[in-house]
Amino acid sequence: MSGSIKRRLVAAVAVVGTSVGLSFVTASPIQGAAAVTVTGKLGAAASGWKVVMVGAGGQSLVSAVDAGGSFSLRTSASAAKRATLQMVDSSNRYVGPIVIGKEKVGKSTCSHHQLAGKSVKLGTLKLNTAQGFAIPAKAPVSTVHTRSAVLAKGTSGQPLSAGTAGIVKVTTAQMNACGKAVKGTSIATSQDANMAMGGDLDNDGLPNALDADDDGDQEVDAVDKTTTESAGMNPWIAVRSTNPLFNASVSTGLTPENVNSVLGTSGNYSIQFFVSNRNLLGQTSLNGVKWVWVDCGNLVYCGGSAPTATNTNTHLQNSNTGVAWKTYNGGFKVESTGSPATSGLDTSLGTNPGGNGNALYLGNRNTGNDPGGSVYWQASVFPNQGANTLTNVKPGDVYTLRFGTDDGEKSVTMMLNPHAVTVPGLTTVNGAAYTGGALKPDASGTLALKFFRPQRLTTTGETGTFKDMGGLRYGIIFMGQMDTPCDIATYSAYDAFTAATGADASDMGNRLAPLTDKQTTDSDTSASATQLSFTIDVRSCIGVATYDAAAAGTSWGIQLNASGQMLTGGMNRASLDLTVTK
Ligand SMILES: [Ca+2]
Ligand SMILES: [Ca+2]
Ligand SMILES: [Ca+2]
Ligand SMILES: [Ca+2]
Repeated sequence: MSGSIKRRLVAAVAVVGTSVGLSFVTASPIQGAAAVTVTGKLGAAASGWKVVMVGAGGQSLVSAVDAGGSFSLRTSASAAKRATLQMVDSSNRYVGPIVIGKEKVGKSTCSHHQLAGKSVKLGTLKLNTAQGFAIPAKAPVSTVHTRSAVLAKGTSGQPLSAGTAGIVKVTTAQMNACGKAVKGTSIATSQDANMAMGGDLDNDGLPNALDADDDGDQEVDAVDKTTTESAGMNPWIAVRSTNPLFNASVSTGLTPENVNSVLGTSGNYSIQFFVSNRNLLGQTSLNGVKWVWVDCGNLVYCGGSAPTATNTNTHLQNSNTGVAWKTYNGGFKVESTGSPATSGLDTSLGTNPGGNGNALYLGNRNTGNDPGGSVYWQASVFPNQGANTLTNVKPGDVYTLRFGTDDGEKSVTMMLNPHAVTVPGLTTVNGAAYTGGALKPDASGTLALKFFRPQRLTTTGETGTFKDMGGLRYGIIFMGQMDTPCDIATYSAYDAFTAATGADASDMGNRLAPLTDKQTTDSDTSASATQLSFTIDVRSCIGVATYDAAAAGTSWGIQLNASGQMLTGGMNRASLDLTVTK
């Protein structure tokens, strides 16, 4: 079948040419006269935190918060123009924005988040950790921020996303409520700025790179088809299990400990870093990025004093064994061995000269036409936290990608997004209750499957432990030596799904998982939660001749796969590995 895909490289096959079209704001070098300084004091409670200046194009500049709670950022005026200030706590988790000023517009309180590119002393800030924001105790002169403003949740200026991870409904009226703000410096906004990591598509106060729901419709970035560009370079997560009970609706007593026992074991859980030069630079460039490594700060699995993470995808190997990520400095690899590297590409790039470890390697897509520029920086990271996985690996974990360019080192900041931590929970097969073992197709070679959605952990502001994930795409993958999708024609009785058709059908994610859940938002997890079902013609998927010729008792490996939308290089994936026996 033409849709065969190499195992493990499944994600690497279909790269979305994310045209983020962002304006590149340099964080360095600082042009003497144009240099600006931004200072403030968050107080002792924020000692050990970081303040990250996130540029309009997503580039970041980090200041440690000192023992007294003060920070200081120095950069060029152009880098600071339309940049925002974001707080990261001492565990390297995202807290929320610093609001620079506020303004009354009608009955609404509007918050100014963007710097105008001028030096500013914010002075003492009032920090509200529960609401996830800070604001100067004494308002600075309004010319230091831009006229652009977003609706605040209350008169203290807290963002609409206060106390959430950004998964909050923002209505059109709310998005537009502060369009008539007059305080601040008027700065032209480039047309495509909000598509960038540094933009704030839904005006909830969190920049896209640190917002789990970029456009405010409560469809999380992992599954939202309309925000794959702004979420394009976020790491995506792969979870797999052979246990059909690894689902919180099937196993109502499923505990975080149970989840840890699966996610804490190598081979079941990985964080996939996969970014293109376009993600990093805002443009296609063959030799523009020299090396990339991930600064995890104090995240215990990939930062701090004794990081545990292993990297199972390096330029040397692609296996479950992996190497200690902290010792890995990167390298160069062509995707298609036997074919030459892309013409013009400097094949000496990829190695991190600073010996910092946590490197991404330069993977060269040398297989022809590639709109992304043929250069993809990659790592497949297993946190290796065992029983502490859920305590130490959480949505909101902040990663700063540091990379070398002709103009010196630059960085971008991103976070771990909400993602599935369980797999689809299979409950019935051909109408009979299923609790494990090989699946037996009926006489015509079909399987009618009924299952619960996989779960993600609840995040800031949500109750309970789990949420059923809506909006995922489902399908059966036939796992031979290669992963092979089953053609849409082999599925039937899929009323709860929208089938991929037309141009959509050729999207690699849709070929692997052609049925999109019609319920797009996440729902409560319970034993009485709605289940999904479809019928798959296994005989046709495997191949009628192959299936018919196989002796009774012949087995094949398949995967019931639930996946998100295509991000750069791949998609979030939660898979139940199964065996089919004729
Ligand atoms: Ca949001
Ligand atoms: Ca936002
Ligand atoms: Ca986002
Ligand atoms: Ca969304």
